[in-house]
Amino acid sequence: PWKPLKKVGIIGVPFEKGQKKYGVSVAPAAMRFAGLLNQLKEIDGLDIKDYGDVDTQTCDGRANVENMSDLALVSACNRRLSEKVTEVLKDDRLAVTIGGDHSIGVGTVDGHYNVNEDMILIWVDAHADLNTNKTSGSGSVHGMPVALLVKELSDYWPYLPTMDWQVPKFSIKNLGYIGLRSVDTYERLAIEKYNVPTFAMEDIDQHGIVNSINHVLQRLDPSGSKPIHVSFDIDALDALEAPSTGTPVRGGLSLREGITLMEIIHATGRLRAVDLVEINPALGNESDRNRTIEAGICILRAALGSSRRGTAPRGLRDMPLQ
Ligand code: HAR
Ligand code: MN
Ligand code: MN
Ligand code: MN
Repeated sequence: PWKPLKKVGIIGVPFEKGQKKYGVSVAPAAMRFAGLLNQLKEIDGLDIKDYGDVDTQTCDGRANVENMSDLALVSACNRRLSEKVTEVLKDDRLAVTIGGDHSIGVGTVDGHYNVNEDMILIWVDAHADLNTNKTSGSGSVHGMPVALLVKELSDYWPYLPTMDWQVPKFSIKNLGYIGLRSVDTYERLAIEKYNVPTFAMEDIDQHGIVNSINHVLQRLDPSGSKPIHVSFDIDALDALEAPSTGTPVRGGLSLREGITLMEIIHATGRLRAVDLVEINPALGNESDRNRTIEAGICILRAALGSSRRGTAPRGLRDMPLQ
């Protein structure tokens, strides 16, 4: 009974305090300027509504937590984002969120979970983003969103001021990874401890992207009955495909593999939310920037049903006569 949602809501999140480089916050504006909305509207039958950008500038209160930078801002931004994602989903639209750094995954998944408690989460990334403030080498929250979200890790956090709104309810049993190739030691420990279905690059090399994503979907939802959330970090793509990102890692997914992955997820009809994060238009030269933004748009178009085979005009059965 699942069929792809034709109604889509776009949310921009110009937020970069989950990491330390300038520029990720410019991505929503850069994506819009590059024609994102029109390129999505070209897809057959889609109804695209722009919900605008979330306020990412202000917060009240402070949160000085060891080895966790700018928590109060991260928290305030994600609280607003969570409500916005919930609104889009309650409007019966597929929520497309344009980051921003990956700390905004806290808000998108929280907002989705509040509507669909049975959701599964596919984290497409070079990194596992599964650090706590104890295990993180950087203190940047973009390396921690998955650990903040999952209830199984709640005991591994100290009390986090300003984060009372976010009670971790999502189970790590509903999480799968695709594209990993830069995983910290305690992140790997957690992946093994909770047996998270994980297709790191070497697994994708062995099995291919089609078998990899199908295996993850089958593991998380054998009966094919659960809404899907994809959190796509652009650094999952090879650094040659998407150079303008804060922590590029060589040896990643080709754009074709990324598109195939999204086509398969689209074809389930169960995709309800996609995040596209970590595009940093301030890094690299103009050609790097354009290539990265174009790759991001290709990924979103595939997620929303654009076919590389082409689409015949709706309702027409013959070519026009002279
Ligand atoms: N694992 C490292 C850390 O915790 C780097 C991860 C951050 N980079 C990202 N996240 N783009 O996907 O700091
Ligand atoms: Mn509304
Ligand atoms: Mn990430
Ligand atoms: Mn990453």
